[in-house]
Formats: sequence, C-alpha cells, structure tokens
Amino acid sequence: MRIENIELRRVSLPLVRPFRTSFGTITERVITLVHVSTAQAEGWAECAAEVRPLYSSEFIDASDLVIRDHLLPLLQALGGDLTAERVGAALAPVKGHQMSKAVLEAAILDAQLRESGQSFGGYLGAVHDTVPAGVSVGIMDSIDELLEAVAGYLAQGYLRIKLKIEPGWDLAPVRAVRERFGPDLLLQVDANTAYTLADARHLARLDPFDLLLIEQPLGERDLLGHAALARLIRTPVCLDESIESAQDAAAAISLGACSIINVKPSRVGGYLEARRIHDVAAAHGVPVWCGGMLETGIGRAANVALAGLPNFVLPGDTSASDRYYAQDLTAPFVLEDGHLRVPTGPGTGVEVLPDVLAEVTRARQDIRF
Ligand code: OSB
Ligand code: MG
Repeated sequence: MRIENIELRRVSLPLVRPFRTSFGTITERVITLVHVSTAQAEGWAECAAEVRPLYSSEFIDASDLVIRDHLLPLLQALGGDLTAERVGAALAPVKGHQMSKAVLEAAILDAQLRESGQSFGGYLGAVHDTVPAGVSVGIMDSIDELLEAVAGYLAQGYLRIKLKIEPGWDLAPVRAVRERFGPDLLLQVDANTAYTLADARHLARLDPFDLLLIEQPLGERDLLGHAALARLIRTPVCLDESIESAQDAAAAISLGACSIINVKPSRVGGYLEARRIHDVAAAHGVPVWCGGMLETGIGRAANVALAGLPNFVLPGDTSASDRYYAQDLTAPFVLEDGHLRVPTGPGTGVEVLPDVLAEVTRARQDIRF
C-alpha cells in the first residue's frame, strides 16, 4: 500500500457533562484525527493524547509534533511496502509515544482493511457480534449527585459501573452505591494512580463491597507496589497506566502485580499490540477488558471490535455515544440491551459525518507523501 496524503485534523467536542478523575477535570475532548489517503481507500483514526500530560506523559501538541517530524518520516521510508503490520517495527526507533504510534497504525489499518473489504473485528479475531457495555463515572460534588448519575446509567441498561476514586472520595461513594443498588450490581473502581502502598490498610476497607476490581491504585511504574498491595487486599488489582506493551503485561502478571488487565489500544501503541496483550493474558488465565479514552465513534468502533475477542470477558468502558457527546462524529453507538454492536463493514465500519466534522474542526494540516 502506498500512502498519498496524511491529514492531521484537530477537533474539539464538548462532553455532555464534565468528567473528573483523580488527575483532573475535562469538559471538552480535544482530539487529533489522522486521515490517511491511498490510491484506493481512506482511513481514519483518533489520537488518545489529552491536552495536558496528566494521564500519561503524552499530550496532544507533542503528539502532533512527534507524528509530523519523527514518525511519518519513518513511514515514508517504507514507500510502497507500507502495511499496518509493518508500522510497529518501522516506528520502533522512536522511544515511547505509544498514542502517536497507535493512531498512525490504526488509520493505516483502517485504509488497508477498507481496500481489502475486511472489518476490524474480522481482522482482529472478534468472536462476538455484540459486547457488554460498562460506564466510567467521574468524581462528583456529592454522593446524591453520584447516586442520581448511576441510577440514570443503570436505567439506560449499562451492565457495569466503574467509579473514579481518589483519597477523600472512595469508601463513602462505594458504600453508598453498593447499598443503594444492591449486591448484584457489577461495580469496580479506578484510582488513576492516586494512592501509595502506605494506603494499603485504607484500600483494604473496600474489601467488604465485593468490587470486581480496583484499577491502577498506585503509580504507573510501581509494579512491585501493586504486587505487594495485591497480597494485602481482597479486591483484585487491575492495571491500566502501568501496561504499555505485551512485555509489560507479561512482567506484571509474572510479578503478581495484577490479576486483570485494562487493554487500551491507544496506550499500548495500537490494536496489534493490544491483541498481543489479549493473547499473553489469555495464556496466563488473566481476564482483560477494553478501556477507553472518551473516544468518538471513530475510535469506539475499533475498540468495540477489539472487545469482541474471546478473552475480553468483563464489560468494558465501551459506552454509547450519548454518554460522551450530544453529537458524535459518526452515526451514534447506541445501547441495545446493555450491549454495543460490533461493526461489520470494511475497516472500522463507520463513516465520519462531513458536516459534523467541519463544525468541530479547529485546525488541519496535510502532509504529502
Ligand atoms: O483511566 O480509564 C481511565 C478516561 C480518560 C483517561 C483515563 C481513563 C478514562 C476513563 C473513561 O475511565 C473511559 C471511557 O469511557 O472512555
Ligand atoms: Mg483507568
């Protein structure tokens, strides 16, 4: 495949409600979209990097720059031999920058699959037509506000609730949600690195609430701390930020640092590495689920396809479009009995809506190949 043009397009979409985590609050999602044109097809993907480097070291302005000045030249050097399967190795000389690498691989894979008429799900090995949907619920100003939000999501059919936690917003909200919605609610928490191992006794107080898991309680580099914590609490430890590759996943599992993994294709450098993590985890009997970065329909379509693989056995943060955006960039993903449908058309199987795209675009640049 030979690329003719790559367009970087900066868009900004308001969120339907502010999203607060232990590392900050956002009210709009500012995203770089990558649009790949070949002689036969086009591909789209979105970069997960946020405006500020608070979730990880990556951030959107740096991502645009590393894509333009450091990653695209490596792909240009491949000429007509460019395929999505070669992107990872071609970009390997650049250290880190998984989200920037991931968006390029995903856009190229979308174009490639559209050329060959295959869907993301078919290519990746999805075995399900629909995937169960969970929802990630941000930190709120009051328990009442939280209970109302959770009640609303459950009324819509979400099958699992994830509460964002931080010191000062942990035991009380978890207790309130568990008491109000009962023992059958699938409930988990995500700390986004907000604790230290010194908080182990405090975190053990979550044990009575029968959580599915606690996600990334400690720092992203602290695999040994997570392994120690896992021995001190009953709630299963799940890693998000710590896992940037299949190698990280193998190390974390071997060390006992996690018994569940949140797989985010953007965080690990793309869908091919995400599938390798799925495979490594499956070989160790470790269940995985699909995380998210508040994606638009473009990224959501591919995430939902990945979530159709057999070892994605827990509901993901793959929510319907209206949980994030009043107007998505594609036809909206909707909940059907608590599930999202895996697209079956070529590539991601979704089309970008040109009028919406024009409305949310803030800047664009073309890079001729
Ligand atoms: O830690 O999983 C996370 C969103 C942005 C950054 C990090 C995280 C999240 C979410 C929301 O929890 C997941 C989603 O619904 O896309
Ligand atoms: Mg997380």
